[in-house]
Amino acid sequence: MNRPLYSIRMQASRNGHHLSGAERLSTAIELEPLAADMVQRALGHMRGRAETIQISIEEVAEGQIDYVALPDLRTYLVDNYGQGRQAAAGLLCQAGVSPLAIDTAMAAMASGAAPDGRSMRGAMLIDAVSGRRLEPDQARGVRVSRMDLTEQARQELALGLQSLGLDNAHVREALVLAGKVLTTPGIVAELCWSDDPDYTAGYVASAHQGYVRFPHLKPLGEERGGRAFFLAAGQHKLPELINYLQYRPLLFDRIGQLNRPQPWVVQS
Ligand code: WAQ
Ligand code: MG
Repeated sequence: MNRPLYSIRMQASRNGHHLSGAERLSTAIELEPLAADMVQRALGHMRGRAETIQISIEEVAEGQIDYVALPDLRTYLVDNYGQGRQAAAGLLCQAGVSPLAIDTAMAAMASGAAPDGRSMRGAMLIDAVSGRRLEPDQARGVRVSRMDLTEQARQELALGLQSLGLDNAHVREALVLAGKVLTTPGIVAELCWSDDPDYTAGYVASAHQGYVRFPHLKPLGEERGGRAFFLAAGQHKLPELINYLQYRPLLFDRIGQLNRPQPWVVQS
């Protein structure tokens, strides 16, 4: 990619509540069209038209950028969100997250993880064993940014996802976000489902399992969604961890395996 690179971030809100956000890394020449796309997205959001749109652009210091590969993607077909959540819990458990921590995350996401019962702007940080919530601000959470695909990886990903019928912005952006989360020292797994009422899919990500999606992790029409990052138990280096998630620039220059959907086999 040409230098220098810029971080471009969008945050849209209505009545003081978060509506949507986006974060990309881009060359100077791409900034304008990207900003235009972000404005359009903020104005056209299905949960309401934005009243406030903030776009910030910051140069990323050269030499700081790490190049890594995206995680493998897998889809398990489940019949409904109850089965999806049970399957997701099983995978999180295998990744070393305790039942208590899984319950905390799922209960918070299902009832609106922010103090006002809405979705948070960013992610919860949850101790993988005690289930304690550790993010300093429970309305804002931690917002991951400064990650993107190289041009070539973007094309490869689009082609690969098209052949699976999965080439949409939710999947592309979530895969990139989860990819950065999985490189973060001290994070063992992530759980996510969307806050868009028409998008019921979600995923579990961990180093071993990669990005594992389920078509149903919440009921259709549900506006509450969220993200939980599970932190290895014990000594949390919170300032370093949050700093990494927000500021460390990361480019994905290789895609992972993109697997065909397969039925979830209920484990006895
Ligand atoms: N950093 C941290 N948390 C975020 C970020 C971010 N950059 N962006 C969103 N969140 C949190 C926030 O709490 C949102 O309410 C929640 O995640 C959901 O965000 O494979 O669309 O953008 O089919 O609605 C996952 C499945 C879709 C994709 C996720 O998330 C697939 C999605 P949304
Ligand atoms: Mg959303």
